[in-house]
Amino acid sequence: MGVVIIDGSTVRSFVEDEAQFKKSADEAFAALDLNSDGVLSRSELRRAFESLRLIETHFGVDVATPPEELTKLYDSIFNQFDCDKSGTVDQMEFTAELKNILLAIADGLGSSPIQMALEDDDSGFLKKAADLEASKLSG
Ligand SMILES: [Ca+2]
Repeated sequence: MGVVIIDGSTVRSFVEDEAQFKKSADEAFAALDLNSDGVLSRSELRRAFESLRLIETHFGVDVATPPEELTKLYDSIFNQFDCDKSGTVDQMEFTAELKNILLAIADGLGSSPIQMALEDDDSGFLKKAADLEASKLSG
């Protein structure tokens, strides 16, 4: 477990590096599409948010949030992703909305850096953003 410092520009440059971002989003999508049918269902997307820890970061939800509130929140997130209201989220919808969310996080962070504690096997997007910045600084 380690700690990284990120701010809005870290997240923004990650999202704006299109090739890198698309690769990360595609990898995430493939990993989340548990039944490999090419789309994310409601429950698959919920698992995504639980595993990426975006909820805590972006929506300020704390652990004491009642389950029914969380379900409402996940429903509204799903509807946000499911642009064409097909009942599933395809790869394009996923990538586009993920980008929106990360940019909103970037705006929220602004120039005030936050510390993020990381698990060793962390594969969250904010970790990827931090890694990308680190690789640019070092090389
Ligand atoms: Ca699926």
